Amino acid sequence: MPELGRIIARFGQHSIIATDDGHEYEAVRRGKRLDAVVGDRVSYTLHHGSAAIEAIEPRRNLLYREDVERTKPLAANVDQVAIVFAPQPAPQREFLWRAMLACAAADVDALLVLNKIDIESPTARTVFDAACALGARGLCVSAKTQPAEAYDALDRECRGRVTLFVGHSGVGKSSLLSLLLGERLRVGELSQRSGQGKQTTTATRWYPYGDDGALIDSPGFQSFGLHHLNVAELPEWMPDFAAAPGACRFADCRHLEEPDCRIRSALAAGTIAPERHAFYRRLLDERESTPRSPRR
Ligand SMILES: Nc1nc2c(ncn2[C@@H]2O[C@H](COP(=O)(O)OP(=O)(O)OP(=O)(O)O)[C@@H](O)[C@H]2O)c(=O)[nH]1
Ligand SMILES: [Zn+2]
Repeated sequence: MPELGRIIARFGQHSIIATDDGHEYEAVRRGKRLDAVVGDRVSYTLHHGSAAIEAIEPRRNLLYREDVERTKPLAANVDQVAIVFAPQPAPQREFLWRAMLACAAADVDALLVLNKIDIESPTARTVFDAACALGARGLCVSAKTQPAEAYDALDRECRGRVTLFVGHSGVGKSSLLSLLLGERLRVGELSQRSGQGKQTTTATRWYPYGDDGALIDSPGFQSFGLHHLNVAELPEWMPDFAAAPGACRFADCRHLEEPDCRIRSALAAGTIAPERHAFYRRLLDERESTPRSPRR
């Protein structure tokens, strides 16, 4: 009889299943259809000490990551995403907007975390305020100079919930996670043999945190993948676009050059900012220039 477990780490084609009674097994993938990701509940059978995934339980949601090469599934069954940024490296508001869009489309809460507030930065504050104005919750912390306060603020938001941490390299994601997890946080611990020789790979990893909660670390994360979203639905996932009143003359309006467009009217009225419309336009361009479908 198959047993139930949770995927708690994923590195390349390998993954680790934690069983409900506390054991861990390396899992073998059985065909593309069973491409389980961190957070998935799976049924498995044991064969000579390793687990074979038999089925993936229905997912509440699924988030994708994207890098220069391709889009791939990142994590499933998430309650919220902690989007970490800082004055240094310089904050990129499109990174936040993209993350917030991915969250909205997956029906996951976005939690903005501005770290390194010990470094004075009006720019970072402006980016933070503008993103909060779009409906995200936000925290301002310093892992370095106010670790106790940072711990309290994050613990309050994360305990008992499943939180995926994302952020560009250097923003202090590991510093914040190690405040919450202490010695449990593993950094770059895995290596595997591949055709090219020995490689060190970092894993996306699930750390239980409070009852039914977890923190998910995603080393090397660059950007959320949005290619699985239907272009026509993008405005629904952008609160300022969704709030634009009225209706477009054309049912298939792309909100670019068309006349009688509710989005362009909102742009003219100033309730949609020009840089947000430019962001939307780039999402459409991106889709048309690089048709990549996510690997499931
Ligand atoms: N001034 C300041 N520096 C910080 C703070 N938090 C982290 N740092 C520093 O920022 C640098 C990057 O921190 P990490 O925690 O390694 O950042 P990361 O986002 O995990 O980066 P990667 O490990 O590359 O993914 C380190 O030199 C930290 O000491 C903070 O609150 N204030
Ligand atoms: Zn329109």
